[in-house]
Amino acid sequence: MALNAEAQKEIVAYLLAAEKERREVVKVTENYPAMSIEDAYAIQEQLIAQKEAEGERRIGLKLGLTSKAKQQMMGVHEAIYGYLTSGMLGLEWEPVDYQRFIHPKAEPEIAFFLGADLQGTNVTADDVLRATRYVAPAIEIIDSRYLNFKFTLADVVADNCSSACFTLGSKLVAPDQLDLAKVGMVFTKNGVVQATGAGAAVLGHPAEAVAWAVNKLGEQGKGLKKGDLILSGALSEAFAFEPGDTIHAQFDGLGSVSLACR
Ligand code: 0L1
Ligand code: MG
Repeated sequence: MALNAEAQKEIVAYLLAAEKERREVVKVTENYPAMSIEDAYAIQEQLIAQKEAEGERRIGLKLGLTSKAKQQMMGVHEAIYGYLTSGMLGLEWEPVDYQRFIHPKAEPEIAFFLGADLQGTNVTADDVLRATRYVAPAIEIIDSRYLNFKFTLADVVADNCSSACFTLGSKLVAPDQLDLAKVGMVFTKNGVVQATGAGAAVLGHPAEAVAWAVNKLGEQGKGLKKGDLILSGALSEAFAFEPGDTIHAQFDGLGSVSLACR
C-alpha cells in the first residue's frame, strides 16, 4: 500500500461526507497522488464497512468499465468492481428522489441473482451461469462524488465505482433461456431513444464480466454467496436525467425496467 491507515481513513470520511452532503468534491488523487489501486480497494472496503455500521447490508457486487469504449476512454485494460448495499435498492413503482443525488446518470444493465456460492480464481462464465438462478433487467444510477465525473481509476474504485442506486425489473429469467451476449436493448428517456446496445457490450458476455469479478475477489480469499445480486456492467453509455424524467430499458427476452425521477 502507498497510503497509511490514517490517510485511508481520512479519504473514507471525505467520500462519505460528499455523498451524505450531496456535493461534488475534488478527486482524491489531487491530494493523494500516490493512491494505488490496492489502496483504493482497501478504502472502498472501509467505506462499505462504515455503511454497514450505519445499518446498511451488503447485498452484492457491481461491475464498472466493462465496455471497451469506457476502458479506452479511461486508458485502462481492466474492469473494476464495487459493492451494492441495501440502501441502494430502488423500487420500480416508487419514483426516485433527485435530491438524494449530486449529478446522477442512468445506465442499463443485466442483473444476476446467484443460486449458489461462487468463489475461486479460475471461475469461468459457464461456472457463473451454472451458479445463477435468474437474470433480470436493471437500471443503475451512477453518481460519482467527483467534480464533473472526472477521476482516475484509483479515484473511482475508492468511490465504490460511482454507485448510488439501482432498480430491477420484475421479470426473472433462468440464464439458460437465452444467450445473454445476444440480448438486444433499447434505452429511452421520456420515450425518446437514447441508446441501443447488446449484452456483448459487457466484456463480450455479461457472465464473463461476473467471472472476472469473482476471480478478482478470489485472489483475496473472498467470494460471492447464494442470494447475492450482481450488476454486470452497462450495455450502453450512461445518461443524465432530471426530476420529471422517466428512464426505460427494454431487453429482448428479459422484459423491461423503468425508473421515474421526481
Ligand atoms: O457502473 C459503472 O459502469 C460506473 C463505473 C464507474 C465509472 C463511471 O462513473 O462512469
Ligand atoms: Mg454500472
